[in-house]
Amino acid sequence: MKKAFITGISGQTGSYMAELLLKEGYEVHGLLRRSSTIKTDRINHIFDKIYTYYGDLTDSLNLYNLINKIKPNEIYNFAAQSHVKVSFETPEYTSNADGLGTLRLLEIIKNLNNKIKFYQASTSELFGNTPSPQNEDSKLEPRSPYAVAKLYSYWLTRNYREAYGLFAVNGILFNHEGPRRGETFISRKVTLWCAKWKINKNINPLEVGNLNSIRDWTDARDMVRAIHLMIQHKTAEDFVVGSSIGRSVKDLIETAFNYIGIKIKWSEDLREGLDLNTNKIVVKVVDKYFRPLEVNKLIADTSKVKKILNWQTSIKFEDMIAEMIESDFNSLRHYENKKV
Ligand code: NAP
Ligand code: F7E
Repeated sequence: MKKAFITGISGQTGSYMAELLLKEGYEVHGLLRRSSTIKTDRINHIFDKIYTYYGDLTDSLNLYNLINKIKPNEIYNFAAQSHVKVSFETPEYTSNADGLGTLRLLEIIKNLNNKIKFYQASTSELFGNTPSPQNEDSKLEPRSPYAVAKLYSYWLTRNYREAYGLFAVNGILFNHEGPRRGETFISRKVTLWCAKWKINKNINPLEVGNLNSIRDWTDARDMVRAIHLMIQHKTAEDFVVGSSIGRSVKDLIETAFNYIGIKIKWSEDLREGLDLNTNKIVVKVVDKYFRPLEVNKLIADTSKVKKILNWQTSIKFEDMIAEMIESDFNSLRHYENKKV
C-alpha cells in the first residue's frame, strides 16, 4: 500500500486530494495546524480513514520528525498562505511558509530518502502579466509577495530535481474552485452572496474589487486528477493545468446571478450593478478589495497536459457555480435550522 503525506490537508485542494488517494487505495497522512477552534470541516467525513498530525511548514524539526516517522512514498505540498491580497499584508510570513516551507521539505527528502516523490503546488500567479495563453515556457513575472514566494518554490523544485535527481514536479495550476473553496476568494464570495439572497432578498449588495481581471476557473476535483497523473507519470515534469477558458470577474458574477434569476444592469462607470427587475443595487465596487498590483489576464495553454497525461476537464464552469450556490444554500439552511 502506497503512503502519501499531504500538507494542507484541511484546505480545499488538499481535502479533495485526500479523497482521491483514499479511493486509489493509499494510506493517507496529513499535516494539520493547531488553531484555537477545530478547522477540519473539509475532512470530517474522512477523518476516521486518515492519519493526522499537528505541524507547520515553518517548523523544520516537526516536518523532519513526521516524515521520518510516516515514511511516505509521495509528498503533496499544498500548505500555503494562499491568498494573494493577504500576502501584501503578511509578506514575511507568506515567504516563510510558501517559500522556505518548500525548501524544508525538499531538504528532508534529499537527506532522508531521495526516492520520495514530491508535488509542489505551483500557480498561474507565477506568470503575472506575461501574455496569455500561458504555458510551461512562458516568462515568469510574479506580481505579489505570494507569487514571489511561489516562484522561489517553483525553482527549488526544479533545482532539486536537476541537482539531486529527485522526482519533484510543479503543477502550475490556474484558479480552481468548488464548494469547499475558502469564503474570501471571489468565486465563493459570490456564490455565498447568491445563497444568502435566495434566503433573504433584503441583504446588502455584494461588495467586490476589480471586475475586469480575467481568470481561468476550473473545478478543484478535476485538478486533483491531473496532479495524481503527474506523480504517476514515468518522468518528473512540470505541467500547466487549467480549463483554457478565460472569464472576467464580471462574467463570473453574471453567471452566478443568472442562476438565481437576477439579470444585472451595470452603471456606465461600472461601479454598481442593479437588479433589472427591481432596480435595487445588488453589486457595489469598493476600493478596499483592489490589490496594490493586479494580474490582468491568466488563461492556460493546456496542450502539454492534454497530450502527455491525456487529461481534460469534466465539470463545466456553469455547473460548478450552480453546485457552489446550492451547497452554500444548504449549509445556510442547515445552520438556520440548528439555531431554532
Ligand atoms: P487553502 O484552501 O487556502 O488551503 C491551504 C492549506 O494550507 C490549509 O490546509 C492551511 O491550513 C494550510 N496552511 C497554511 N499555512 C500553513 C503553514 N504555515 N503550515 C502548515 N499548513 C499551512 O488553499 P487551496 O486552494 O487548497 O490551495 C492549495 C495549494 O495550491 C496552495 O499552496 C495554493 O497556494 C496552491 N494553489 C491554489 C490554487 C487555487 O486556485 N486554489 C491555484 C494554484 C495554486 P488551515 O486550514 O489551518 O488554514
Ligand atoms: O481573485 C478579483 C481579484 O482571490 C481572483 C488563489 O487560489 O488563484 C487564487 O488567486 C480575481 C483577482 O484569486 C474581489 O482582484 C475582485 O483578480 O479569487 P481570487 P486569485 O488572486 O486569482 C491563484 C491561481 C492562486 O494560486 C491563489 O492561491 O478576482 N477580485 N473583487 C476579487 N478577489 C477577491 N478575493 N475578493 C474580491 O472582492
